[in-house]
Amino acid sequence: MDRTLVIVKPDGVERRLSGEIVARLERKGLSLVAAELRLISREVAQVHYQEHEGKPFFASLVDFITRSPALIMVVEGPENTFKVVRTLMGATNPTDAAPGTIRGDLGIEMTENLIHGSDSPEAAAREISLFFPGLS
Ligand code: IDP
Ligand code: MG
Repeated sequence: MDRTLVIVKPDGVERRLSGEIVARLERKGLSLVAAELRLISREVAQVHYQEHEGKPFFASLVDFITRSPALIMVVEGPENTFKVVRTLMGATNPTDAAPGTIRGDLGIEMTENLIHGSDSPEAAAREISLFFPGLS
């Protein structure tokens, strides 16, 4: 089985869409391996989003992801799980995200796009160990 990291971002939890988002992942055929509602620290947020350090939106991205608790999950599927999740998520900007996707159906603003999913197997491994260091 193959695992990836998913986060229902603070906007999704605030809007009470955690259940809707988890249900979409589960209906697709993915299983939860770990899940915790957690306020992400600024330190962890900066490591998590290190690829975006130096970009104009970096500070506001860190403010956003740390503003209230997020639902952090490890999900598992047969193969290419990161890609399965990315397809369900839709494009980064909800304006461009197709209907039927999480961002396409539930989001309207780029800064509040509901969900994070690792973008490669390498990112999945790094992010799982960042958020769930004890998970075997
Ligand atoms: P992803 O979440 O689809 O993987 P990334 O490019 O990794 O997209 O960007 C991480 C997050 O940073 C996005 O989900 C979004 O919340 C935010 N973001 C990305 N680009 C912009 C931008 O140009 N302006 C504001 N926020 C952005
Ligand atoms: Mg990304």
